[in-house]
Amino acid sequence: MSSGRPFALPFANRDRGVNHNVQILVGPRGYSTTPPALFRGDIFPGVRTVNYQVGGLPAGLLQFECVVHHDQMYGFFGVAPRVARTNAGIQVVWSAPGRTPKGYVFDVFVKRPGADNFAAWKTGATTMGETLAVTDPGTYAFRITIYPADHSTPPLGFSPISTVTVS
Ligand SMILES: [Cu+2]
Repeated sequence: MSSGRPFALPFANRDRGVNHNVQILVGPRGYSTTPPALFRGDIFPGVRTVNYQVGGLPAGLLQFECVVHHDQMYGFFGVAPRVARTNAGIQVVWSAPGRTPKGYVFDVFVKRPGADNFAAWKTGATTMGETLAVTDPGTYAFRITIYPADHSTPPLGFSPISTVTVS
């Protein structure tokens, strides 16, 4: 899944007479520190399937859960940054207009050709994307974390990696 791209989420509730939903959180749920929801699907009883329409998500590792049973029904999934070669370098996009929750920022990491590890490129970014000027040929890899600027909760983890090869 790529950042900023709306998608359809078919959700099959197979529990007759039991309410479930899917919502997507930007960070880890806590007892008193539940992070903002990026998407909140309607709660409905089974047996029924609903095709949720989810707006574009920011890049990172995100949490999904059923708000009714969030202690048992939850999991994690990654949203990769979008990357493209441009005349100016490599355009890396990690969010979209109105899709970054208030107070949240991004760290952007790049692994350059020949490097053994990722290194921080942007720290605490409030932008939706930026362009990395490149000179060396080879493959550039990018990954993202999203977290509250006040560091009240840590990032859940890294986004999936997106790569661009420069010739
Ligand atoms: Cu549920």
